[in-house]
Amino acid sequence: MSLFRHATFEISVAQPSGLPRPVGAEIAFAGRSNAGKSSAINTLADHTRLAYVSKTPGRTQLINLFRLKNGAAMVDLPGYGFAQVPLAVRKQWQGLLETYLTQRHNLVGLVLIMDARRPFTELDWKMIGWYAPSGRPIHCLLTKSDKLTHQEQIKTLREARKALAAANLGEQVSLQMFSSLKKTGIEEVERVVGLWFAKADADSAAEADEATDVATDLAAEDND
Ligand SMILES: Nc1nc2c(ncn2[C@@H]2O[C@H](COP(=O)(O)OP(=O)(O)OP(=O)(O)O)[C@@H](O)[C@H]2O)c(=O)[nH]1
Ligand SMILES: [Mg+2]
Repeated sequence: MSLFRHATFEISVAQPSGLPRPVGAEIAFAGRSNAGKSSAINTLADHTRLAYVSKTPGRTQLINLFRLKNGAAMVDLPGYGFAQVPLAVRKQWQGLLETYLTQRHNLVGLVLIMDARRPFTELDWKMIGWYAPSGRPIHCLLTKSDKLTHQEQIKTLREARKALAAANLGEQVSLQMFSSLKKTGIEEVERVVGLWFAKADADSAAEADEATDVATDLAAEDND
């Protein structure tokens, strides 16, 4: 079954502290303002107006959480780097993103959305720098790929892979082309994120087993 189809809107919050309790796996969508985050969420969910899409950059100013059928959450983060927003506000948003990316412990992976025509800007590297120390995976969607020729796509992917390898992130950060307009790349996102969820499930099952083992050991000690 499709992972993202039938996702439902749950809540909008101004601060990460307003998010629901961190139960279950969560994946986040981050990217520059106007990169196409909300469009990608709508495309994945096969729903035209789940997340709000706009021609005006800086539209998503709140953190929006969507619930997936499997109980996991998908989080649309405010876009960064919008020049028209006063510097103080931009700094505040960056602070919010840093807090969320470094402290949300149920975040099993980050989906980084970048315009395929200008990926890996300084701020994109900043997001990677905040999240990568968690050791968890980052998957980059180079979206609006419909604006590039096939040759340009190949060249962009090759250069991006080289840059990631040079930053020692070749293993942790994966990438693909995506287009919300043409609805291409959906299966690949499903495959990657599906693996993240499967790993999160396996990890929490192992943790539960460990907790049971500890409880059994303690009970045995009590009986001694
Ligand atoms: N050609 C093309 N345009 C796209 C694609 N994805 C998004 N767009 C357009 O890009 C603009 C911004 O899209 P959004 O999805 O609102 O971008 P966002 O990253 O959520 O923006 P903020 O909420 O402002 O941070 C809109 O005009 C979309 O129609 C795509 O795959 N191809
Ligand atoms: Mg948006």
